[in-house]
Amino acid sequence: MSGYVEPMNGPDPEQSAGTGSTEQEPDPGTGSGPMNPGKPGPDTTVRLAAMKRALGDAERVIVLTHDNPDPDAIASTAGLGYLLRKALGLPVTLAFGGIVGRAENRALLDELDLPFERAEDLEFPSTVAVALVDTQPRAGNNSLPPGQIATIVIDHHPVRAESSAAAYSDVRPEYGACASMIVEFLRALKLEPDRQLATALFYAIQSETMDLGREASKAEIDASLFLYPRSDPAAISRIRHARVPRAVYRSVHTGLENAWSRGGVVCVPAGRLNYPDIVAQLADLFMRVDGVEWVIAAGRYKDGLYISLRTFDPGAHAGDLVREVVGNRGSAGGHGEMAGARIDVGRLSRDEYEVLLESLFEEFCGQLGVSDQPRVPLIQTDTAGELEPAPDGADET
Ligand SMILES: [Mn+2]
Repeated sequence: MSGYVEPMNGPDPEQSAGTGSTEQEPDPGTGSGPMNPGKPGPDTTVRLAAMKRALGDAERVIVLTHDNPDPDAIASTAGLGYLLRKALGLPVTLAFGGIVGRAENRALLDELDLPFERAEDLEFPSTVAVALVDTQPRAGNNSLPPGQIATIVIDHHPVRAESSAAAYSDVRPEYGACASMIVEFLRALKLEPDRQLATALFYAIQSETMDLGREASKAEIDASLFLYPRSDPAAISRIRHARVPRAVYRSVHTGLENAWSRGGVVCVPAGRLNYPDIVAQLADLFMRVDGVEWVIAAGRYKDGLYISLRTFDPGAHAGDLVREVVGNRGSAGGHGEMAGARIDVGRLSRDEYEVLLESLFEEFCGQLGVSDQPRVPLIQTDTAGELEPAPDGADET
């Protein structure tokens, strides 16, 4: 492994990478005080100094990510915790709300083998600073208690005004993954991630960007090239090919039976879910169907209606779309090509829930301009004769 360790002196190749995906020159002049979210920022070293100052005399840091965290959230939380512990000597508590359901994400947690706390069990004394990762204050998808200030915000979703209250706010929507921001910090500090952390960060970036194909910037590519030689390929394989509980196949089955399309838009009513992020899994699954441009998968978990959106259109604004449709009925947000939402449906009867779901799907279709297209089942199991022909040559073996 020693061949992969970079020299500890001499010109630092990382510095030229700056903040990654932006072409702008770093602005070294704004190193003090709260940082301007969304603006091209100072270089990584200056950012780190500002982060340290922001923590002041905090005795411990709670690193908190969004509820029902995905790989980017989990790995970024672990990475920032590692950084704060190693570089600043601060004790850290890693935490999230909700549950990790998806088998791959559970396998990722197993491989990381780090203690994550349940956000609902935490206390927030004044000697503790909170760092939010892959989410922002009042985004509606995290368990930051109302009234609790986040000292640090590190995220790559669209900037929220509430983040400016953080002493260190670092939001870079141009990044494809939060994990790439963490990797830049580690590299600037010459902090070698251990094998488990490198594996988690690598998997996070691949998962978040669909193997560097979805919203991946130069930062994601640079981080991946840095991480892969430090990662454990067998562990990545164990994560990627994690064994899946039968309940997931039930949701896949429900989705296959009920999915319908209007033009290139596919709506997937997934019924009751065993855990919330099955909707994201279904959206990913149905995105692979020929001709599909948008997938909207939705299902119910406990009191929540969970929605996941995916598109292949790089010019799309999936996050804006889902906020527009959901409005004040729930919390929603996301990026250009992936987004999600949660609506509280605890008080709705089964029928009312079905009516709401149906109207949401139709509103999405309206916004996407396909309401005039015929609504057809995605998989027509009763018309085998009308199945698409096999690709040329496929039956000539
Ligand atoms: Mn993310």
